[in-house]
Amino acid sequence: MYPTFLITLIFYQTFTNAEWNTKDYLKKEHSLLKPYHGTRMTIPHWDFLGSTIVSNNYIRLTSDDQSKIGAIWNTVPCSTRHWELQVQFKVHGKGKDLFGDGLAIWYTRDRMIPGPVFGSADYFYGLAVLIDTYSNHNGEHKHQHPYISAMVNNGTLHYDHDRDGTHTQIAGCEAKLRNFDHDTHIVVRYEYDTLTVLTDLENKRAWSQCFSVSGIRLPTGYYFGISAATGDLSDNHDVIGVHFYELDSDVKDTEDRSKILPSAVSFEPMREHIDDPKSSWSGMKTFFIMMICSIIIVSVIIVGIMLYQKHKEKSRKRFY
Ligand SMILES: *[C@@H]1O[C@H](CO)[C@@H](O)[C@H](O)[C@H]1NC(C)=O
Ligand SMILES: [Ca+2]
Repeated sequence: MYPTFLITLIFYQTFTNAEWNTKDYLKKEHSLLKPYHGTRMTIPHWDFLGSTIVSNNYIRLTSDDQSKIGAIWNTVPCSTRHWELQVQFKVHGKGKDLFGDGLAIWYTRDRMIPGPVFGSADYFYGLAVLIDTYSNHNGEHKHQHPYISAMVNNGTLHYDHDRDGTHTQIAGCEAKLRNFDHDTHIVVRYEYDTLTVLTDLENKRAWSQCFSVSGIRLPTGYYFGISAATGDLSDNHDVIGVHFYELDSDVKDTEDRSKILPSAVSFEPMREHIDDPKSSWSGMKTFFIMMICSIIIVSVIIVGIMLYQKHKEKSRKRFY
């Protein structure tokens, strides 16, 4: 019974997920695509600050040097209610065991304010997805670094570096993402008040879920930004590209979200780790691998039962 159910479930997931993004709409005004440069040294729709440098192939928020902060900020406020931001990035440096501090993806009321939270302002209004590569805290929390977490703020909460933000995070996951030869990808999806963060860190061209949390209320009209910082420890923090998609939504929302304060009702993360295939090919592969696994499991159970019964018969013979 169980494997049949499993196969059905996987089959369903494969073919529902394989479809995603086909109906969604890339919006250039929130995206950052190669070639970055417009006329002269400006990037259309983006401002940059701090140590940020723009080359032909990447935008380097910080170099692998101490005490740098850099950021890029979208100039166009987001009026889209359901959206997805895909960020192609790369964190790399000389440090083998010691490196830091990390980067953050922002959706906030205020923009272009340098500050202590991975290069941007604390006590912010909005959402931060924090990619923390260095553990400041030895003890209390049990997770390894790098660690990806999300924080929603209405301007009152302080991001506490000493505790790696653990008491203000709404969800998080560990993520090995440094010093790969390939680029790494993260997706921040906000749809029907559910915030989902997915990653592709192993160049699989398939998303795996970091976390998904419902009950997140974010206003429209905020700005996207990406910032990074180094301290005593350092890394190159590079952004390669940003793709923004307006997600197709069947239900038309009538509520005016432009004036609400950001809030998160639930601090309970859903942490199951599921793959979210990007292409039908990887979906089909997963499906067949799972099917073969199921067949093997069933075979092992059947053989096990047969052996057990044989064994029982033998012992019966012995007794009578
Ligand atoms: C802001 O958020 C804090 C922490 O979640 C909460 O206690 C407070 O009531 C919120 N303030 C407003 C004005 O919503
Ligand atoms: Ca940290």
